[in-house]
Amino acid sequence: MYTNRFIFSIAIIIGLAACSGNTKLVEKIPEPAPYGVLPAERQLRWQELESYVLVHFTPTTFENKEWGYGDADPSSFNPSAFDASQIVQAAAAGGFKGLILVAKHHDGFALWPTKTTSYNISKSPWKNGGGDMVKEFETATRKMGLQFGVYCSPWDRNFPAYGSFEYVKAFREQLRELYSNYGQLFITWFDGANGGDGYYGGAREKRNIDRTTYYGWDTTWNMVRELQPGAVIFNDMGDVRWVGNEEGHAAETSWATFTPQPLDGKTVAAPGELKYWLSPEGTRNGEFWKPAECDVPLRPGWFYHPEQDHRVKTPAQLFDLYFKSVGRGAALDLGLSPDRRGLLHANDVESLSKFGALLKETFATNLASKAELKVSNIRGNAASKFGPKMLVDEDRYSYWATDDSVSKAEILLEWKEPVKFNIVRIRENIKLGQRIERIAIDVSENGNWKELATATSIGANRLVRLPFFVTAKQLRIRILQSPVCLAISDLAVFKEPDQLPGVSYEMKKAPDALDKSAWKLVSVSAESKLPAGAALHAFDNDPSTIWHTWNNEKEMMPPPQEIVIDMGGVQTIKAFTYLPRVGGSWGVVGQYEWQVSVDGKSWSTAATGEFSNIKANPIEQVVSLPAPIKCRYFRFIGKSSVEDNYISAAELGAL
Ligand code: FUL
Repeated sequence: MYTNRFIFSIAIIIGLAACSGNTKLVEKIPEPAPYGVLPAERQLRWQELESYVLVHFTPTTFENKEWGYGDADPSSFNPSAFDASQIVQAAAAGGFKGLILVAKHHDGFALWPTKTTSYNISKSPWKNGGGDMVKEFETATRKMGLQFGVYCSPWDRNFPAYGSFEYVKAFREQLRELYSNYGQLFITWFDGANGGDGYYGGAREKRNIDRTTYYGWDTTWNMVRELQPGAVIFNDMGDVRWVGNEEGHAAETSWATFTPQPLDGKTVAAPGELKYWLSPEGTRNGEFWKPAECDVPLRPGWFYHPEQDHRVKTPAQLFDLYFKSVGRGAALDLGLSPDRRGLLHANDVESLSKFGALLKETFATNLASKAELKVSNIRGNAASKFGPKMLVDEDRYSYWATDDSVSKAEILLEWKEPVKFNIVRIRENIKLGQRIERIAIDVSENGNWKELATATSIGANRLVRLPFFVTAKQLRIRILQSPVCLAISDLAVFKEPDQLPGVSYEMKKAPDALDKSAWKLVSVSAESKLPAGAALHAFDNDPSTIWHTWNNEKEMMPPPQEIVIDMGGVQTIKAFTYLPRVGGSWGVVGQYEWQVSVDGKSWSTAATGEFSNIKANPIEQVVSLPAPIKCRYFRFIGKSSVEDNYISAAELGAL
C-alpha cells in the first residue's frame, strides 16, 4: 500500500510549496554541497554526447588483418571509391553524435601528410599522393553536425626508432599536427596496446617498452590541455577510462569515479597496465572522475573483413548494447570499418539506419511529462527552484533536490489514463557529483505496490529497461541509498516498439563450417602429461569446454604446443578457425601455425601469423588461406600465448 506517511508529507509539501512564492526567499536557499570528485567541463560535454563512432581504415584494411605489422607497401592503400560523407551519414543515421578517426593505427601509417614519417598517405596512390584523409573526414563530420576526434596509436610497428626517445618526440609531433590542423576535437584517444614485435624499419623484432615511463605521458597530457582544452583524453590515466572489454558493456553497477590499481607486483598503474577487471564497475568514491567508454566494433573485428559481411550486429543487438553502455552512464563508441572501396558495406548502413530509427521512435515520447509528479520532500520547500518540475524540463542540470537531512525520498507519477511502458530513465545533476547508490521502481496494481526493478550507481544517466511491458496509472521511484541529499535532474518514462526491426542479412550464415563429426584426434603434444581425452575438447563443438596444456595437478606446459587432427577424408579448405576460450585469457594463442597433409606423413605450412588484438577482443579468428587447399590432416601449433603461459583452444574448425 502507498503509505499514509507519504501521502501526508506530499500534502504538506504541496501546501508549503504553494506558500513559497517569495522568489527572494527561494533564491536564498542554497544548493546542496557537491559530493566527492566532480567532472570537469570537458567531461560534462563528453557525457552529453552519449554515443559516437570510431573508424578504422588503413593499409591493414587491404591486408585483411586486425593489426598491421608495419610492413605493408603504401601502394596497397588505394580505395576505389572513398567517400567520407557516406560513412558519416551512416553514423548520423544511427544517432551517433561524434566521429573519431584512427589517424594512425599500430601499423604506423599516417592518414595525413605528416612531416614526422615518410610512412604516410602522400606515398599512396590515393589522389596521387596529394590527399589528406584526416581532413576529408573532419570536413564531412562537421558538415553533418557531428563532433570530431582522433586516435593516434602510441605503438608504431613501422617507426625504425620505436623504443627510443626519438620516437616519443616524433609521436608528440604527430599529435601536435593533429591538434593544430583539424579544428576543435572532442576527444583524443590513446590505445593501451603497446610494444611487441613489428617491422620497425626492417628490423623485424620484438621491442618491449616500460609502459610506466616510456611515453612520458604527463608531457603529452599538458600538450592536449594547451592545444585542445575542450578534448577529453581517452585513457585510463586521462579523463575517460576504457571499460575493460571490447564487447560494448559496462557493469550493471558502474561508477563514474575510478582509482586505477597497479597490477600485483607493480607500484604504479600505467596505460595498458592496470587491473582491468575493475574497470567495468569503476570505484565507488574513487579518486578521479573517470567515467567509462564502451568500445565495440559493429562487426566482430575493428577492420573490414569480407568474410564478416553477414556478422554485422543487428539493430536489436545495438539497442541492447546501448542500454548496457549509455544506459549505465558510460559512452558507446561503435567501431565502423570501411571496406576496400572506402565505403561502408550495405549491411552496415542498413543496421545503423534501423538502429537510429529505433532509438528515435523509443525516445520520442517521454510519458513522465504527461504525468502528475509528486515528491516526498523539496529542498527548503522551494518548489520553483528545487521542485519536481525540474525532473521533466529536459535540462540535465536543473534538478529536484531534497533537504540536507533527507537522503531517502520518493517520486510518484500519476496518469489520468493507464500508460504502457518498459523504460525508466533517471539522471543526477552530476555537477554535484555522483550521489545515489540505489533506487527501486514500483507500480501500483489495484492499489497494491509491486517492485518492478532496482538499479544502482545512478550518475549522469541510468536507463532501466524492463524485459516486459507494464500498463499502469501509478509509478513510484524510491531512492533507497545515498550518502547525502538528492539532486536528481531528470526522470523519464518510455516505451520501446512492440517489435524490434529485423535486417535482411540476419538469417544468412557465415561461410560454411566443416562438419566435425568424423574428426579424430591423431596426436597432441605433451600427451602423457594431459588427462586422457582432454584434447578432444578442441573440436567437440562445445565452446564452453577447452583443450589446454595445463595439467592442474602437475604443471603448465608452455608453448609451442600442437594438436594433430584427422578430418576423416580429404577436404578442400579455404580457411581455418580458432575460437579462444571464454572468460579469461590464459592459454589464448598469440602466434599460430597451421600445417596440412594429405597422407599424414608429408606436411606443409598452410598459414602462420599472429592473432592480433585477441586479448582485448577474443572473437573467433578466421584465417583465410591464399588459395583453397586439399588435405585430410591438419596440425595446429600454438607458438606463443598472450599471457606467456600455456596453450588453450575452445574450438578449432575449418571452412
Ligand atoms: C585496441 C586496438 O589494439 C585495436 O586494434 C583497436 O584499435 C581498438 C579500438 O583498440 O586496443
